[in-house]
Formats: sequence, C-alpha cells, structure tokens
Amino acid sequence: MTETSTIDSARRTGELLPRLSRIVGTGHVLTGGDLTRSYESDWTGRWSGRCLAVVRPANTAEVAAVVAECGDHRVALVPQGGNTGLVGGSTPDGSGSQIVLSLTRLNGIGAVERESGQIPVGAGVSLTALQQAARAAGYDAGLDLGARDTATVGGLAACDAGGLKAVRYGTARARIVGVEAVLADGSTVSRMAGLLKDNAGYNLPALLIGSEGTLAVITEVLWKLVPRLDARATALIAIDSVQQAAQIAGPLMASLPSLEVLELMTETGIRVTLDYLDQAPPMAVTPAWVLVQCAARTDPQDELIEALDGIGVAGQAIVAVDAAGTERLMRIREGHPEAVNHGGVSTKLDVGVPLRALGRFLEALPTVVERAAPGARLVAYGHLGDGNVHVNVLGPDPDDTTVDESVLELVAGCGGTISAEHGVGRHKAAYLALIRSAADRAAMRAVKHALDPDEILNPGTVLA
Ligand code: FAD
Ligand code: 2HG
Ligand code: ZN
Repeated sequence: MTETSTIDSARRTGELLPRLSRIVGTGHVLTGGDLTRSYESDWTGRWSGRCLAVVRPANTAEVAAVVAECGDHRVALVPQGGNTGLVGGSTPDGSGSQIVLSLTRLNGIGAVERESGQIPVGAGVSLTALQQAARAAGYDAGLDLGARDTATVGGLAACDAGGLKAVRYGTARARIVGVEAVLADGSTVSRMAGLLKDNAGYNLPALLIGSEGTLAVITEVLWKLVPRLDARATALIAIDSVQQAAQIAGPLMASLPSLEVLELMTETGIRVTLDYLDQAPPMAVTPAWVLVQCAARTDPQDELIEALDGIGVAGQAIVAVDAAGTERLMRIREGHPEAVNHGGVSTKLDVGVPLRALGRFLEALPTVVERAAPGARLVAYGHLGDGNVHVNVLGPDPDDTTVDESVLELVAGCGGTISAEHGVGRHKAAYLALIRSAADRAAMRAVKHALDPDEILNPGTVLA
C-alpha cells in the first residue's frame, strides 16, 4: 500500500465512527477498553482481540445501514450475539480495525401464531426468553443448552446450535422456518412467510443457518415451536466402559419414543465436575455415565424403566424421584463446561462421529491425547445420541496445536466431523481440509465470494 492510500484509508476510517453514531445513536457506538472489553474476549478466555468499536443497532434498518457504511469503508464486521460461542468466531482479531456488531438490542418477540405454532423472534432474544415465551403459550422451544441465559437466537441460527434436545427435535436448523438477514452489500433478504414447503429456487435461509456470520447478519427468525411436555423421567446409568455406553445409544433411541436427552459423561469429567459442584456422587463413579431423560404428556417413568430393563442396564441405573433429584442429575452434566473452565483454558474440540464408529473413537481417544500431550487431563463428554463428543484437554498451551491435529485426524479417520454443533470459527478453519474435499471447499469459497466479495463479514471465520 502506498503512503497516500494509507493516509486516505485512515481518514476514511476516522469518518466511519461519526457516521455509525448518526445511524445508531452516539451511546451505541462503544469505544475504549472499559466499554468494549467484554465484547472482545470469549467465555473461555481462549479467544480475545481488539476492536475499533462495538456498534449496537436497534433494528434491521439500522443493521443494514451499518453494514452498508462499513462496506463503503472496507471495514470488517464481526456479528455478535451473546458471545457464548466457543470457537473464536464472535470476537474480533487483534488488529483493532474490526467492528463488533452486537445484535442484542434486536430483542423483540412476536406473538405465537396459533395456526402454525410459529413465533417471530429478533436475533438478540436470549434462548431463555424464547423458552419462556414458548412455555407461556403452551409450547416448548425444542432446543436447550447450558448457555441459555446469554446465547441469542441469532447466534443459535448462525452456529446451527444443537444442545441437549437435538436427539429429539434436531438442531436449530430444524426449528427455523424463516430468516430475515442483511447481506454484505447492505441489502435485506426476508423469507418470513412461515411456509413449511417452499421450493422456489435456492434455499437461502438454509445456507445462512450455520454460516457463522460470514455470509449475512441474521436479524430475525421464525421459530417453529414443539408441544410442551410437562411429565419427565430421568435416569443415570453407570457403565463399565465407554464402548458399552456407545453401544446402548441405538437401542435406547429405538425403544424410547419419549426420549428427549441422551448424554454421555466419562470418569475424569465426572470427578472434576462433582468436585467443582461440591456434590457427592449420586452413585458409583464408573468409566462412563449415561444420562437419559424422557418427556411426555403423561408420566414416562414406566416406559423408561422398561427400556432400561430391555437392554439389561436397569440394575446399574438410578432414577430421579422428584424435581430436585432431576435437577441434581442434570446439573452434573451441565456443570461440565464450567468445571473445565475452572481448571484453566482448555483445548476444546467439539467433534462428531457416526454412531457406528463412536465406540472405536472413544476407545482410541485417551491414547491419542496422551501421545500428543503426555500427562494432559482429558475430559470427554457430550451428546451421546448425536455421536457428538466434547473433547476438552487441560494442560497443554491452547496455542499448541498438537492435540488439535491428533484428535481431528482421529475424527476424520472415523468418518466424523471437526465441528458437530459449535461451528468452525477461527479455531478450526485451518482443519477443514481434513473432512471437506477440494471441490467442496472451492464451492464454499465461491459462495462466500458471491455474497461477500470484499470479505466484510467475519473474515477468517470458517474459511481461513
Ligand atoms: P455468539 O457467540 O455471539 O456468536 C457465535 C457465532 O455466530 C459467531 O461466528 C458470530 O459471528 C455469529 N453470530 C452471532 N449472532 C449472529 C447474527 N445475528 N447474525 C449472524 N451471525 C451471528 N452450543 C451448542 O450447540 N450446544 C450446547 O450444548 C452448548 N452449550 C454451551 C454451554 C456453555 C456453558 C457455553 C458457554 C456455550 C455453549 N454452546 C453450546 C455454544 C454457544 O452457546 C452456541 O454456539 C450459541 O449458539 C452461540 O450463541 P451466541 O448468541 O452467544 O453467539
Ligand atoms: C455442552 O454440551 C456444550 O455442554 C459445551 O456444548 C461443550 O464446553 C464444551 O466443550
Ligand atoms: Zn454440547
């Protein structure tokens, strides 16, 4: 770059913030460490950067104007919801030149449409707020995860989040029947009619869901609710090996129509979490625990016990007898990420393998991690029914990629994916080639180039 163009670009960037202030109001353009810090680092402390400013638009028109203005100035934007993402996609890089576009003020929730059971929700609405609105109307959101109080609907859509109930209701993609979004050129696309069938050309919402803020800024979604089920039964099963845990997933899913949660915990994680929660083990700590929850209109406990009996594990299981007992069992699983965080910054890999390969993967994992980082502590847990394992490794410097490479190669060898539900972010962009062919990656790049030729939206995320 020549000296003149550097000065020109600095002058133009200097003009940007006053222009953005005119769009969103001065109080919603935040600059200076004290105001921007919480937007610049993630929940784990693993990902942090520095931004030019945090900009907080209040509605779609303001988002569109901000995106257009940043596009004109060639200044990149990092869309951000609750900043609970775990792959470095929601925080700026270290250049100090990116704008964090915070969507939390887009927090309107519409009324449930009775004909369809659909509800329009702003991108900045928290999952908890959506769940509450759904329950008040006699429905359920059909999606749940530990970061529910902070994670936003826009973030759930952008990451195609999964969570605890995906085994029954699918990931966010299955719940979203409409999307409104602002493209990189500042134009707005809207598919909010709530059509369950709409074959007219490319399915733009499907493309934007899971695009991690790299193709568009999602401003609103139409969410398809599920029936509210108030009767629950919960069991915890002690299993002698991780392979056996993997083996019971299929039979449980086949024999339990009311199954809503099917989670895996392994020994180190169980101990670390019980310690962190200062909770006594509710039963003997074994190499694996499987948590099962059923939900129905009428008490599903008999169905649950019959299924456990049918696969020969009833004698190794405890069943929660009341709401407090249920909460205690669920808390052990949900406490895992916090307990790991408490132990330091971990290497975090959210991977998925086909269920047929899950036993093989879980068996090989400790050896692979030990070889990559001798003496490191492996905490593996996850969403058993989805073949989704959260591999957390405490000990090595998170910037050392040896563990990442070894585990992700194992995953690829098992026919799995380097990201099951958290997304690729900045963390795993360099590993895409392990599971996506050259043709596949070229198609992705072509899509990115077509929709965002100047790389204004979240550069470095998904595609390195
Ligand atoms: P952010 O973290 O703000 O952003 C995440 C990504 O989405 C970024 O790339 C960002 O640029 C993009 N983005 C955000 N909003 C928009 C928007 N409006 N338009 C375009 N792009 C946008 N995830 C699961 O899937 N399952 C779990 O069980 C789960 N449990 C978790 C538990 C804990 C304790 C924590 C901390 C996280 C957990 N997560 C889980 C990860 C995280 O909560 C989800 O990925 C969630 O969807 C992120 O939402 P967010 O609003 O915080 O998004
Ligand atoms: C969970 O299932 C989350 O608890 C977080 O997806 C996983 O922190 C992790 O590794
Ligand atoms: Zn998860």
